[in-house]
Amino acid sequence: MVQASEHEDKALDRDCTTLSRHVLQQFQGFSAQAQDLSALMNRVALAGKLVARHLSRAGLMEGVLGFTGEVNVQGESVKKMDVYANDVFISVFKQSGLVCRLASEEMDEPYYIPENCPIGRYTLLYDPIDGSSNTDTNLSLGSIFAIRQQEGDDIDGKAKDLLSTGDKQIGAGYILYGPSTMLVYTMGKGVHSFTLDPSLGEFILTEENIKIPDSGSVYSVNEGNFWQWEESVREYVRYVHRTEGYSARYSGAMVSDIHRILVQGGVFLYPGTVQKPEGKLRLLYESAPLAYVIEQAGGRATTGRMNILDVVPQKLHQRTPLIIGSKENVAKVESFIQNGH
Ligand code: P6P
Repeated sequence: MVQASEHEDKALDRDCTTLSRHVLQQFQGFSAQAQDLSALMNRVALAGKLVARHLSRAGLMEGVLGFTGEVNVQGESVKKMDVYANDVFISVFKQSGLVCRLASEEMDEPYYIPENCPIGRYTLLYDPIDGSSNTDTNLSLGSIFAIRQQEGDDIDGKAKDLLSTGDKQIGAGYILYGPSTMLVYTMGKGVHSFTLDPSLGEFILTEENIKIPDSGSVYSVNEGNFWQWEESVREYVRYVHRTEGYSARYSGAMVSDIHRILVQGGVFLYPGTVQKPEGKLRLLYESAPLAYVIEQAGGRATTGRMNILDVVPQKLHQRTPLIIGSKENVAKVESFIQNGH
């Protein structure tokens, strides 16, 4: 019998380590929950493939780029790509039998899939397109997702059980639409990255158990907001300006900036301002999922005064200040905010 070379064996095994197989391996078995979550992650991957395909052809098609003319619950002008991606997530989960509710940045209230509720009882919280200001300029974008298990019976249809701390997240992650399309996720057993192989139509395992460096040279913040920040945040930025070894990187898409920091180390900040102390970023489907990933990789995520994963939201679209990244860099920012220096 012809034996494949060890290299060929490894290459074949890697190509066969798809996302759904990897999720099952995370649970070391084939329990109902493991199979549900594996199937659920497969639907997230399908959503990512559909969004990536649409983005790759956006410049060639009518009606993909630009604004819809609507304003969403956040008070932000809605891009056509926001609507498309939001609808993609709904479509891939409608017939899945897995998810009862979908809560999105783009929808005032959660979307219920009644026929799934007694069965799936999972909820997907997501930001369908993160960084949509980059849509029309062919720059990197992301989708962010978190999986929670419905608690109680949600009789009033207000999904109040979602207003709980980030440790209730079963899984979380993001899809990065860059030169390649990557999916990064955690189920509480480390952080793992996958790269979409368009020739296979599969996300293939790229790196397991990713660890964020304890410190890094990158600081990522929109310094155009300098005039709006509280003095302690201004003092931190003045500190990095006068300290050798820091580099500023800010893309306008948090998923892209935070993925860089996951790989190279550093810190991303979107602080509150004097006028809006709660900041811009949403807790339940932006900051908490990313906090889960970064903390699973050995980093930190804080509001500046408390851990993101400990915050109890009062409403679905609650905003929060966010300081996230390598633990030493985050601690440095906290030292300015908490000690006023
Ligand atoms: P600003 C995109 O809308 C987003 O939520 C993040 O992805 C991004 O980092 C931030 O807002 C950009 O906001 O105010 O710097 O343009």
